[in-house]
Amino acid sequence: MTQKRLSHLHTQDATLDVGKDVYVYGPDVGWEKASVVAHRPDGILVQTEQGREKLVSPMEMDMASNTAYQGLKDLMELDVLVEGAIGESVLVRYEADQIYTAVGPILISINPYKTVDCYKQEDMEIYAEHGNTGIGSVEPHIFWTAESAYSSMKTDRKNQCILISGESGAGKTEATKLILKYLTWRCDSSGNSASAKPKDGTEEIGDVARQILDSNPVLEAFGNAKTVRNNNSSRFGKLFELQLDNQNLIVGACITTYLLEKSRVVHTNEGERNYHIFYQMCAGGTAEQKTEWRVSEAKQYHYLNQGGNISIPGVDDKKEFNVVQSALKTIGMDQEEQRKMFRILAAILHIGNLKFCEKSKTEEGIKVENPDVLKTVGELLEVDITELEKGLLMRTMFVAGEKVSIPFKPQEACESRDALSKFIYDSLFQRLVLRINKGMDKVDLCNLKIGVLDLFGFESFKVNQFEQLCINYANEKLHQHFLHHFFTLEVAEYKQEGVSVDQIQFTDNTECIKLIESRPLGVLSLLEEECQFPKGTDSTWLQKMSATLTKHPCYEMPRINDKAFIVKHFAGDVVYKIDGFLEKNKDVMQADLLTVLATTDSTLLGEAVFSMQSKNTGGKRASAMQTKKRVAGQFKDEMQLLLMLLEHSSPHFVRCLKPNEKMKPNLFAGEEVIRQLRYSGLLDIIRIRKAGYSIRMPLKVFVSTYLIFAQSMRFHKTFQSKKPNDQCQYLIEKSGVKLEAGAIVVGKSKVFIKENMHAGALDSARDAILSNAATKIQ
Ligand code: AD9
Ligand code: MG
Repeated sequence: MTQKRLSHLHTQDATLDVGKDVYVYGPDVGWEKASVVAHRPDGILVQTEQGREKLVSPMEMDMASNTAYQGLKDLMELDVLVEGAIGESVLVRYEADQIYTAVGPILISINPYKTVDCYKQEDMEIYAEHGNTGIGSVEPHIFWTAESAYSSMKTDRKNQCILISGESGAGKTEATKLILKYLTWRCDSSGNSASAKPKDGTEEIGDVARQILDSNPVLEAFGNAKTVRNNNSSRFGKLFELQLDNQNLIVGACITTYLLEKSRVVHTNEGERNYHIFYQMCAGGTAEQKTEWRVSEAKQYHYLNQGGNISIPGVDDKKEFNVVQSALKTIGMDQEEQRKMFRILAAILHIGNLKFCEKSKTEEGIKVENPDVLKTVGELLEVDITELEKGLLMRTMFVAGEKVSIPFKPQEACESRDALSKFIYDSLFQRLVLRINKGMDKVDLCNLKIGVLDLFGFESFKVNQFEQLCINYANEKLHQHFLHHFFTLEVAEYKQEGVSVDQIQFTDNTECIKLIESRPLGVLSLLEEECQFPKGTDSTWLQKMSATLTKHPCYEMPRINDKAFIVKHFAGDVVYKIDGFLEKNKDVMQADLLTVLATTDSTLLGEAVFSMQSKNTGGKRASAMQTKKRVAGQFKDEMQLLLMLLEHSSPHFVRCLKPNEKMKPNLFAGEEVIRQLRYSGLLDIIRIRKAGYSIRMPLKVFVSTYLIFAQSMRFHKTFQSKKPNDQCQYLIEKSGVKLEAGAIVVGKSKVFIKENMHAGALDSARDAILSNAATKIQ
């Protein structure tokens, strides 16, 4: 995957004069500090801090910062805002166990992979008291972001949303939990709490807070799994909305989930696990429970043992199962309801062990190789076993109005079996979320909301598929929201300073979003169309895209592989392999099996299946044969809704970074961090700055820095009596530097300077005067 740097230098830039300090970038180190030794026709010769000489292209360099080594709390205060300076600052702080850094209003969080002692009651108290006074008086912290959201809500009376992003394992879910910990405490015990408690005597707040916090272990058990990147990876996106009343106390909450990774229920890669709950049941179920489920050890189940490892170092599944059962109780699920749910989960494990084979050489059709397992499945699902068997072995079709049964091949039966498991699990998960919400959603009592969004980060693997396209599309939408928010803030600052904004040209990622979601000629619409054609395949879809989208600036065909296409995302180019796109988007479940499920005697399963069908068919009562809205279309609608919600709230951004791929403490891989900085969009903020005025100096600082241009005038009364902005204007004129129109603008409180080159030019002019004076003295 290719990633572009957002800034670079040109040979003629004054910042590259011999002796100047620079950052040089490279694939092995991320960034390195160096100083310019000489200009050569084929590049710039530099000497790194380690004493090595390197020949580098100006494209791979940036002017070095003189303040990054201090590990500033707010990177907007850096003298130069470039990748190297951000990396250096974050490293300095990381080494001192300061995992949080601010970039203006944005919070960067680096996963420490160890316990950091900063989340105690006293810490929360500090942020509640001083957190809304800006970063000046406190250290950047996740509680600081939470407090900013809370205090903005109080003062602006507007909904707030904290958007947490970062790649897998970067710390999004931990950050979400810390924010919820802070806000449930803050809104329960805020200054006005005593008088503001509900007058009707319902001391619900404590209960609601407990429900909110306990919904987490439940959601994690059902929606998280061990992957190669994270032992507790969330395999779904979630928006957690806290509901507050007009006295700013929490009255309830509501969770929305996005795109659960269903394929994990039936298939896990090497070194990974299925969803935690299955292993917890196997390890922690009592003898009585396990007899009812007919479940033994996890390694007996095909769905659980494919990854090779059934345990996670440092995690006690047995203990976790107790935590989950007690959390289920808190969210309002009694023993009986839990029992019903576990039976269905156990059924999934048995479904995974079903095997199929040809009946015999002479007889057509297939049979279930292990009928005892089939019997168990039927009993646990509370469905008719003969009907279930029929549904698993053959499909019913209508040919010329006649109903005919066509037997599956063993492979087809396995696929249909897996589709059944995925459907049941997804239905249960959705029902669980509804169940959690049923207990705590108090939208009627709610005045304002604070949302916390923990969504999957941008993904680019060796092989990228349908899921990655959906995830990356979601990230494009959020990125656009992020850019527009900061561009608007930027323009507001120029206006406030009386600076014209005509010259700022800003390009965002609209083109890429259009490529994916345009109708009728966009990647997703064409996919939808192809799914409707009976003869549509992944290849015919690709042919249509190639015919209509090749001229699109964000679409490309790879040179070698003809079964793939490339999307130029904001974070880099991603190659998508087309195999399986149509099937995953259609997500078909055999109608026959759906009919069997619909006849279950298990109220819980029946409810889960029904609510799933209603969701997919827009609330209409669904028959088993009814076609549902396809996955991508549904996801697109969900994203649209999410964006609408975000547009009506004030955003707060948290960017989580991973210091290394090994999940180790005290290990900072510079290259990894630089790569994530490029994904994170932080550099796009810099790009917005660079499109306008990248350097801003308070008037007084400008005057003291370039006072030398006033020469003898500086002690003169007329200079001293000028207003600071007139002094700046005077110094710029006297510098003798030739500047293009609008290159430097003096605003009300700051001087705005375009591009580093001009600051370099002013510095060079100043240095020339100083060295002249020195020569004269000698
Ligand atoms: V994924 O996209 O869901 O795969 P996340 O959510 O970004 O991912 P998560 O929050 O699960 O990552 O963090 C991964 C692990 O890092 C945690 O299980 C902790 O072991 C560790 N972690 C993350 N944040 C912190 C922290 N603030 N302090 C200590 C942390 N450890
Ligand atoms: Mg997570």
